[in-house]
Amino acid sequence: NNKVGVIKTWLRKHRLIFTGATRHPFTLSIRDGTVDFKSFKKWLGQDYIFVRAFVPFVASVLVKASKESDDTSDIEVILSGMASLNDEIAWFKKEASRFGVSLTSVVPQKANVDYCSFLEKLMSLEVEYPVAMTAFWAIEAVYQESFAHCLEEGSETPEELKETCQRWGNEGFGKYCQSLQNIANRCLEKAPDNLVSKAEVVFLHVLEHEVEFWNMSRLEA
Ligand code: HMH
Repeated sequence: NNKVGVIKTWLRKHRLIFTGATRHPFTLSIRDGTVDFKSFKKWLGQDYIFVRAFVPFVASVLVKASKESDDTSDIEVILSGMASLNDEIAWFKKEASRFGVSLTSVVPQKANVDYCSFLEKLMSLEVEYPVAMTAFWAIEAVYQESFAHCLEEGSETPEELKETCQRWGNEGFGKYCQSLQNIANRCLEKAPDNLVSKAEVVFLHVLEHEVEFWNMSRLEA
């Protein structure tokens, strides 16, 4: 059990909820080509707000790594994540104008506000590096798994949405998520049991927030 790593163990233990987040009806509708573009636009506007809130969270993980990590390469991985968030924000602006979404007038929905305040709590100096790192990995991994699935053989993702799926579903992003997982695993292996339990709870909360986030794309919501 310990040999495969803490995260692999959790993924087995919590497979159903992980699948709920990474095979959500919204992303499955992208994959099978039945997606309503209004839903997509709603997601796009909300995700822009989320990503803006995600930047300071990732910065907080960077600060924790610089103080608590025993491996200097962690900083480089986290920094590369921050750099891709810079590209991501530019991409959201470009994509929003392409789809006629006004980013300045997006009103954050409850699920988004809740998710952002969860991030806010994780930014606290009292939250330990292994716990914050676990959340960081899980947040990125859900998008990677969800969008990579939309690009797999047999998917019928509409041409207009392929760029979105590529953004998180590309191989480079997959490797980056694997690096985050490796870092989280290494930290968790050295962490006391109570921290591992805390990180597991945070992992499950991320999955719940991700499901609620996808649910927002429902038009009646
Ligand atoms: C809600 N989760 C959400 N948005 C994102 N952009 C990511 C994860 C990945 O960065």
